Amino acid sequence: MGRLALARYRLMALLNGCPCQKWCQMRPLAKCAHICIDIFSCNRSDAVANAPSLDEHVEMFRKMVLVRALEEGLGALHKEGKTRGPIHRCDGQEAVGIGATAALTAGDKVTTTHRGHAVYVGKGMQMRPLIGEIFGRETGACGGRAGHMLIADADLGLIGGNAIVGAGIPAAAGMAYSMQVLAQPNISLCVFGDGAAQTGIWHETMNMAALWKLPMVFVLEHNGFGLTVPTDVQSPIDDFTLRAKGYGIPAVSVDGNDAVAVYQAVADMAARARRGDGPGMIEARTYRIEGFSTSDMGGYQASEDIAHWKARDPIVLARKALEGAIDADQLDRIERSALQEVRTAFEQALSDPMPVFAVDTASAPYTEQA
Ligand SMILES: Cc1ncc(C[n+]2csc(CCOP(=O)(O)OP(=O)(O)O)c2C)c(N)n1
Ligand SMILES: [Mg+2]
Repeated sequence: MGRLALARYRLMALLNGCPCQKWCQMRPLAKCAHICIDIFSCNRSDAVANAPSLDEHVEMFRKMVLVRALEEGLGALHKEGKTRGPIHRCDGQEAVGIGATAALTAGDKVTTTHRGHAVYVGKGMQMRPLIGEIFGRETGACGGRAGHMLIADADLGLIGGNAIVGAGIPAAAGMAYSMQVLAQPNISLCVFGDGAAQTGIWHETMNMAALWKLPMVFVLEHNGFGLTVPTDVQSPIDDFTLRAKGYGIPAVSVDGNDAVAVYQAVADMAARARRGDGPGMIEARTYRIEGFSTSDMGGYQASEDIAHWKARDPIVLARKALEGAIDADQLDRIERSALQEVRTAFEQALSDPMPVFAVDTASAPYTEQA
């Protein structure tokens, strides 16, 4: 790196925090993230490494408010008997899906779990097709065929939620492999739970991804439970970064209720994956406030734990973090407008028509024509 570029780098780092990820995206061959990390000792414990811009931070806050309003709206409708099937809410975990997807580009691809609402919204899904899909409407993102667990939108790089625990992990690896073969500048990211971390497929996928240096990021949403089973009854270890490190994959544990911490960790791992340095893993530690699903009878989560994590609400934390930079009035306006957006989407989606199902005409690969 020339002296002029280095000076510019130092200046940008001083003014904006470490710019390594964006710099690398602009000049993929410059390899400057390595240099940047060496020079400025930027890593996830450094508050400025890969920091989101103020606009990105505000957008993460807004999207978390959208998701919370969605979850609470679904909870209210469930109580009125207006939902069908279980719904897996992610109240209190919004910072994981929103922070992780905010660090990606539009061409990157994501798989998620049965608890994927924050990932859907984070990757750009609008509220009406999302709510429409949850209620099986024709206007839903998948024409009313997916339900809340299986929503996908290929144009958004949202490969989908998944009702099979762990199944999104190899799917993301497959996409990463295709990106590598096609020499695309993108990465894939899988969000999965601590229950999914007990499946063999995570281990197989990590082995293959590390061996082939696949451009992917594993984001483990550690919320303390798989169904009703607490982590210490499922696993002999509580720190799942150890497993990734066993496959030679760099891994870090972050506060999953801090959207900026999640963003920075993902941005960091995504930058190395884009450079061809292989996969990275993030354990985002959070808590499942609302039980497993709307059909959960509860009674097995300690009330002190719930109180502890409610006091660390990711939306409250994000608002506090923004308060120095943004007027409280402006933050109030953002919240009000997000709540209105969700209210309107519920009204529209619930009055949208149900699909008329007909047998689909055969298409490739079931016909001879492609
Ligand atoms: C292969 C498979 N095994 C079991 C289940 C039943 N099941 C649904 S969700 C779940 C627990 C998942 O826990 P975790 O991965 O931590 O996700 P969380 O619900 O905490 O978000 C289980 C065992 C399933 N859907 N698929
Ligand atoms: Mg879990």
